[in-house]
Amino acid sequence: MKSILNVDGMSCTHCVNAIENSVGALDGVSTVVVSLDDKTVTVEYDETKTPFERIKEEIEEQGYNVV
Ligand SMILES: [Cu+2]
Repeated sequence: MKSILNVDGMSCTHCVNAIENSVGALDGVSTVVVSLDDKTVTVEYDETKTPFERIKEEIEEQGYNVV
């Protein structure tokens, strides 16, 4: 499935890489696209392997706020 999360606190390519790498490493996640302009993270994933809550948690662990 595909989810678009609104995320606060992302400001530069470091943030983009941190989120793309950490969320991308989760089981069943196929694509992660971060938009600094829109303040969104678009994730395509298999929710039977990684539930939505886990993705949200991962982004928060990286220091960003999912709003
Ligand atoms: Cu940054």
